[in-house]
Amino acid sequence: MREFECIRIYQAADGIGAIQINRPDKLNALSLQTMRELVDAFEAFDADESVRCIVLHGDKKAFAAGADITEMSDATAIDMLGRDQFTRWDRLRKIKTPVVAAVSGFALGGGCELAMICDMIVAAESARFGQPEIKIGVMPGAGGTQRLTRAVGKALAMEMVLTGRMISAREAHTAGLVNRVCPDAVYLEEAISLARSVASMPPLSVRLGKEAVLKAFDTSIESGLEFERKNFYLLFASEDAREGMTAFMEKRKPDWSGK
Ligand code: CO8
Repeated sequence: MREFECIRIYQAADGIGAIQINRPDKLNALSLQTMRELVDAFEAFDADESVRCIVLHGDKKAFAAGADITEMSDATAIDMLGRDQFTRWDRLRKIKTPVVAAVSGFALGGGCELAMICDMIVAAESARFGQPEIKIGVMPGAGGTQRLTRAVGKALAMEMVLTGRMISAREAHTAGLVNRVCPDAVYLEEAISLARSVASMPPLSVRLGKEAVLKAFDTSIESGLEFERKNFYLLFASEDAREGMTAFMEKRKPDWSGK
């Protein structure tokens, strides 16, 4: 895989691709180049069959403190429209490999939105989530009003979007935004361990399961159930469904082929 400037990629464990946002001096602010590199890295991991789960993280102080304000401070609406950064950014929604965000420190604005695009979030106790765009005269633009509302409900989302208040990892956990909170010293290991349990499952079930859960966000219950059922039936065509059920009956560990 190619070299990047604003991010770092590595293999965190067998089958686990890791991406680190790497602009520590700027609290990992998402410059246009960082966003481009993130999309490229996610797509490259997604195309690699040996990668069964992806972990995205920043550093101790920040997951990402939002879009890079210095690149937006002089921009006109027409400049923003011309940049068309969201067409590219939206490709993150199409990543089929599950993604775990490991969040320590600030996850603000576009950083919080990026964590919410991921499928699960493991938070360090120091994590702070927020949509502070209102404080700089704008509002969330990369899904904050939609994903946050679906995750934490209207009352808290409205407060966060309209006042810019940050919430702690504990509050985020109580509100349903994050999967688990753990001590700062182990948040990354914990995220990798969650990624490993996903990676140890049959790949086709993981892929179709992720697809079906995401479907719940943009469909009626009726069509969502139909979609789920079709994916369920489809898995009966897989070798892994035979293997899983046979292994259960033979009281042994299944050996997944991914077929
Ligand atoms: N953009 C650019 N630089 C930043 C950003 C940012 N978002 N956040 C921090 N930095 C820089 C600071 O300017 C500073 O740089 P320097 O040392 O050169 O002066 C360095 O990072 C360290 O920051 P601070 O000194 O401010 O650190 P503090 O610990 O004092 O404060 C805060 C930490 C509270 C997080 C503070 O930095 C802050 O408020 N940052 C801005 C947070 C924010 O408003 N984020 C929202 C940005 S708008 C947005 O995200 C819109 C999303 C649109 C979609 C994008 C698609 C992904």
